Amino acid sequence: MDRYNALLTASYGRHYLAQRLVQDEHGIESHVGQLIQVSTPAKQHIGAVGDRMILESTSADQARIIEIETRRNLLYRSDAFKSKLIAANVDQILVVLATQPAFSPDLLGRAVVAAEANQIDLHILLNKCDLKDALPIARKIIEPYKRMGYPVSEVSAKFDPASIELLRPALQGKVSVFVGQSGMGKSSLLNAWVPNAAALTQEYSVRLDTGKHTTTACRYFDLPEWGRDKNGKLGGLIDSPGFQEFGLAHLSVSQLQHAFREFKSLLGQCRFHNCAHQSEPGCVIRDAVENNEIAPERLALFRQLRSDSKTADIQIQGISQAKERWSTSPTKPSKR
Ligand SMILES: Nc1nc2c(ncn2[C@@H]2O[C@H](COP(=O)(O)OP(=O)(O)OP(=O)(O)O)[C@@H](O)[C@H]2O)c(=O)[nH]1
Ligand SMILES: [Mg+2]
Ligand SMILES: [Zn+2]
Repeated sequence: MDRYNALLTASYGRHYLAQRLVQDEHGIESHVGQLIQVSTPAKQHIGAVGDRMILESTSADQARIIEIETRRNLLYRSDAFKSKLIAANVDQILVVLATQPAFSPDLLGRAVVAAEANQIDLHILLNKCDLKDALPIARKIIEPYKRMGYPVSEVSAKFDPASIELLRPALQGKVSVFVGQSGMGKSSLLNAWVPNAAALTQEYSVRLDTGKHTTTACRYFDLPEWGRDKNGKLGGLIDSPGFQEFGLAHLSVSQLQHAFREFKSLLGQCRFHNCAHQSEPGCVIRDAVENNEIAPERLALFRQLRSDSKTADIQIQGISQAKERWSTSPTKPSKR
C-alpha cells in the first residue's frame, strides 16, 4: 500500500482534504497535487487544518489516516460538552476585528488567552478602517492590548490596498490563522492577500461537498511568491469560520494565570498562594486593577475563565483519549 506524508488542508465537520507533502532539492517543503479525500475510521473529530499526517491510499484520490504527527500546537475551543478544532501547527494568530459591526471585546480577550496558553504569536487586525465613525470606539477597546505589547494594525481589506501590502512581511514564511466573528472580514483579507483564494475555495467546497456552507469549513491557502521568508519557506493563511463563542474550558487555572501577560510579574505575590483574585485580602492583582495597571475587564475575564475551567475535566479526557487512539502524543508548546 502506498503511504505518504500529507498536510490536512481543509476540514468540514468530519470531512477532511489533504495534499501530499514533498521536498525539493534544497529541502524546502510544499504540498502539491490533487486534493485527497481523507476518511476517519472512528467517529471522531480528530484532525485539524495544518495537521501533518501519514496517509495510506485507498484509491486515486482517497486515503485513510495512519498517523497524525505530534503537533507543535493545537488551537481549539471548547465548552463543557464539546470541542471544535480550529488549526494545528500555526505560527501566528491573526485576530480580525472590525469597526462595524462592533466586535466582542470578550472574544478578543479569549483569543489572546488562547494564543498565550499555546505560546503562539498574535497580531490584532482592525479591519474596515474606512468606516471612520466607529474607529474611536474600536481603538479604545483595543488600547489595553496595545499597551501589553500585542501588535495592532489598522487595515481596510476592501478600500486600502496599501494597508494590506504593509503587512506582507508579517506573513512571510509563517502559517497564520484567522480568528474572529462572522462579518469582520477574514475572507476579504484572505482574498486581498491571496488572489486565487476564491477559486481554491470553490474547489475545496466541491470536494468537501459543503454546499453553500463554505464559511463553516477551515481551509489552508498558500501565500503567493512574496510570502517566502529568506530561507525560501512559503507562508500560509488558514481561513476559519466566524464564531461568537470562544470557550476555553479546557485551560487549567494555572495555564490561565500564565496566559494573562500583564499578571505574570505579579504571580506569587498575593498573600495566599492559591489566591483566586476574587475578594481575598492582600491580592496584588486586585491592587493593580485599582492602580490602573491592569484593565478591570481583564480581571473580569480571568474570573470568568477560571469559573468555566472547573467544569472541563471530562472534555480534557476526551481530547487526550482521541489523541492516544491516533498514536499522536499530546500537544507540546511551540518554541518561539
Ligand atoms: N467597508 C468595508 N467592508 C468590508 C471590508 N472588508 C470586508 N468588508 C465587508 O464585510 C462583510 C463580511 O466580510 P467577510 O470577509 O465575508 O467576513 P468574514 O470574517 O470572512 O465572515 P465569516 O466568513 O462569516 O466568518 C462583507 O460584506 C465585506 O464586503 C472593509 O475593509 N471595509
Ligand atoms: Mg469568511
Ligand atoms: Zn490575588
